[in-house]
Amino acid sequence: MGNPQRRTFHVHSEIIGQGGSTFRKNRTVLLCLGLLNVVLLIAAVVIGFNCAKVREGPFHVSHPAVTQVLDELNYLRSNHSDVIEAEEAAKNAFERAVKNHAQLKEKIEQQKTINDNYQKQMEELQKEQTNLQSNMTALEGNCGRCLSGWALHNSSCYYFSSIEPSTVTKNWHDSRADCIRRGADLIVIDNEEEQRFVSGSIGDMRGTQDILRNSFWIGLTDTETEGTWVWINNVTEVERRYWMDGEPNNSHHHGEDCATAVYSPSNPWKTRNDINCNMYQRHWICEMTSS
Ligand SMILES: [Ca+2]
Ligand SMILES: [Ca+2]
Repeated sequence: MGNPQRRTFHVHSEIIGQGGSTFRKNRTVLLCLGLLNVVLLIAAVVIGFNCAKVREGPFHVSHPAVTQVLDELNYLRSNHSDVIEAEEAAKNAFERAVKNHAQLKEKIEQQKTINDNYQKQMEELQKEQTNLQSNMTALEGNCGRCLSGWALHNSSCYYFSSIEPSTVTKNWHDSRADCIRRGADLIVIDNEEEQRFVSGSIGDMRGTQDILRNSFWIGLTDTETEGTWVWINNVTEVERRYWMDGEPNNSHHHGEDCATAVYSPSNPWKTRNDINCNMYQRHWICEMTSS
């Protein structure tokens, strides 16, 4: 059995012996780890140094393939800068072109406005020229003794309403009112020469319409006494040869009390026809004393 105190001491010694062995092993591991850290630190420094060299300057690698890649990389870098410069230049050129285009467009608009104004002025001048020519023709035609558009014959001025648009026709009363408004009255044909003048004038003015439709009111009626034809100046017409054959016939059932002058190609003397004063719309002839 032995002494219990000696056995206890022996156990403690074993434990201490085992603990020392473990301590040695741990110290070896720690030493290895420390060395490994040193190696890793050196490796990190070397890699960092190489990376810094790559960033700061040309990377000297002797392998031809790597050299070629680096050359191409440098070439691409250079080209990239050129491309950026070219892009910037193109952008500036495009902006200048846009600006020039806007300025050109504005100039074109201004020129168009100027042209439009010239065109308007030309049209106004052409109108004025036409009016002047018309006035000159009128002056040449009536020597300035009649209003524009009126014809001079002997000492009278005559207005033939057929110079207005062909749609403008009136009944006898409205026609007379128009003449009065112009400072004249319906024509009074009181001599042979005037009859010839009227006959020739309405012959010159005859259009393609029916000659009866293209006739003119004159200042002659038998409104007061049927069959007694009186001019508007209260002179009774006694001449019968100026009526068309068979006229005046008062044929219309409402009566035919107003006279018209009708173009008569067969006999220029026979130019008068009686028709209803109100039911028909005709041209008319005004007469006033010339100045
Ligand atoms: Ca009559
Ligand atoms: Ca008649």
